[in-house]
Amino acid sequence: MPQLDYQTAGESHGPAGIATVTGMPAGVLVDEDFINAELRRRQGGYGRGGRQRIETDRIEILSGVRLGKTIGAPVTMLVRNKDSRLDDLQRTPPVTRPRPGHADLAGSIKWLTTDCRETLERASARETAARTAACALGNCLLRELGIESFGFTRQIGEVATGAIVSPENRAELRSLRDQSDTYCPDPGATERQRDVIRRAKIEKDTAGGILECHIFDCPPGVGSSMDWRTKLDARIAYAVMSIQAFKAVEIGLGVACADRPGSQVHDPIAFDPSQRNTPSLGFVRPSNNAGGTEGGMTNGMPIVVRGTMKPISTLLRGLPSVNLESLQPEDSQYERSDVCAVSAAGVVMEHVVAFEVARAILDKFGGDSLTELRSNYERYLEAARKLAPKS
Ligand code: EPS
Repeated sequence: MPQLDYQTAGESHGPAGIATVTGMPAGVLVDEDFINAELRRRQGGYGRGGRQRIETDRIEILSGVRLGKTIGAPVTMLVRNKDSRLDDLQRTPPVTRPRPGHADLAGSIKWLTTDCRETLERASARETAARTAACALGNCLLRELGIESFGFTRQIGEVATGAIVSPENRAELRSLRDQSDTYCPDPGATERQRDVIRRAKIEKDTAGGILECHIFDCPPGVGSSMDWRTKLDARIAYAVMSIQAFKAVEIGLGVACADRPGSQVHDPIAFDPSQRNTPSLGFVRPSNNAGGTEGGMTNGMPIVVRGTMKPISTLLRGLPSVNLESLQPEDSQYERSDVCAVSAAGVVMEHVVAFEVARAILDKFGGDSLTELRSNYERYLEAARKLAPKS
């Protein structure tokens, strides 16, 4: 059975984005309403540009699904672009003044051209529509096992929420997040984040931020310390860093680990027999600085990931650049863009992280069908519970 994996294809102004997910076992409910709702959420967030008024992203399933469930064959999904004009030279003219921070300059040199158009079409975050669809399908697998993801905006510009996320308050925070147009579970911070974006817009500038994702109810031992490629934290970091405009990834306490002695970083271990039937199997921790992973494996605590997105590199006011045809200094070219896409990136990140967990779950438990996967999963939990003393 091939490893769970996905690929995406499609240019920003091409006809469609295509997502192909391979290695999904048969029998997984493909919750189209859930996937489409997440695609809608990805289109939203305060600070998005005109493109989102044109598009209505939704999946069309082309293969691998029968009667609403996977059949074990590759699942192909298509997200159509209404704004499709790749071959229209009037509406997608050459771009010869690269935007600092974008793929424009490196790509035009790489593909040996002075026109950055094809690079920007390839590199565009429009690809994240298809990627969200692919990864939300991976999330459907997690949902079958009772594993839940929760992603939100931690910070936009300098405005961060101090919200503390826990298994107990996740439903309340999810509802607060869904009422916020910056996807931040904190009404006060939402208002100030809107101000940051409003100010950036007035100044013809852009805003970045920090996204956070928690994965709840994943059992211990998922991922592996045996090979660097199978370490779950490393896989998650790779996947998150690959999202357009991301510049940093942290797990748990992340970079703040450096400021503290070991005694204030490592999460003490205790055993509580009453928690034996929870994902922690009873091994409870008063803190979760490790962000749910130790040695590249889950430890039963929620997985906590943060990603930093830089401000979008397309500025209405331009930035100092060079015209690739004349090699003379000129400001970068403006292409229709977003002032801030941090909130949307949080949706992408949530599902990208969930997909990596789903992949690691399938690596460990395998199975051609959900029934087989479930039975392997439950047998493991049963054996692991036997390690703890009987209460
Ligand atoms: C993007 C530029 C903008 C964004 C786009 C990413 O596209 P356009 O130039 O078509 O307005 O809106 O993101 C999306 C289209 C999307 O669906 O997220 C870029 O340069 O990366």
